Amino acid sequence: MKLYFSPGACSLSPHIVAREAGLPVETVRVDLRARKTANGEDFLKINPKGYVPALQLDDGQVLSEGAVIVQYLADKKPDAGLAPKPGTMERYRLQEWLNYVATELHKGGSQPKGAPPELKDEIRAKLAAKYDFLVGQLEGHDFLLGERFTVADAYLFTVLTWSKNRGVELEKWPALKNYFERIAARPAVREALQAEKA
Ligand SMILES: N[C@@H](CCC(=O)N[C@@H](CS)C(=O)NCC(=O)O)C(=O)O
Repeated sequence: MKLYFSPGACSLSPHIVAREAGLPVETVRVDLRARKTANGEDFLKINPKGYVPALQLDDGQVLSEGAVIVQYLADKKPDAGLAPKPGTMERYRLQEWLNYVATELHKGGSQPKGAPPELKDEIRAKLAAKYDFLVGQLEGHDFLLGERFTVADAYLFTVLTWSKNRGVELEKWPALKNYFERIAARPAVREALQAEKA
């Protein structure tokens, strides 16, 4: 399988998951502005949506949408315990979190370039309220679904790496900062971050 990624983008989430699962996934860097891969391929021919992440399967099919890719990868290695079994209530809880991270935090927290300062302030204030909510949700356990790291944590961690740029410093939310640091210390996460820098 090939994972198309851009350093520091939301593709870090499936990158972490692939490493957590120990799956043999080749990573291919994409220049998002030029829409070209590091091998000079036209990225739009691989993912016509033009964004990362995209996962090319061994049969040539391409799967997009980060929240779906991470579940696909987790289901390839069920023993790694990165997602509850499909069809269980716990799996719906995982999907509930993935959807929340994708819509409310990833997209909902992004400040459009060139937007008026009042709009940026409003987006930042809403994001801060969502960080308050997350702190409440994480109370009493280490990860979103309890004591076990799942693909939802890989996605939330990825979105939290953008906090400083978004003007919501994690220092203001010590419990969220602890959660972030707990995940940052995982070997697979460190490896993924290191590999994206190279
Ligand atoms: N709906 C997609 C959104 C992916 C996305 O926003 N990717 C960003 C990086 S975090 C991107 O590639 N942006 C470049 C572009 O849209 O031109 C998903 O959830 O995977």
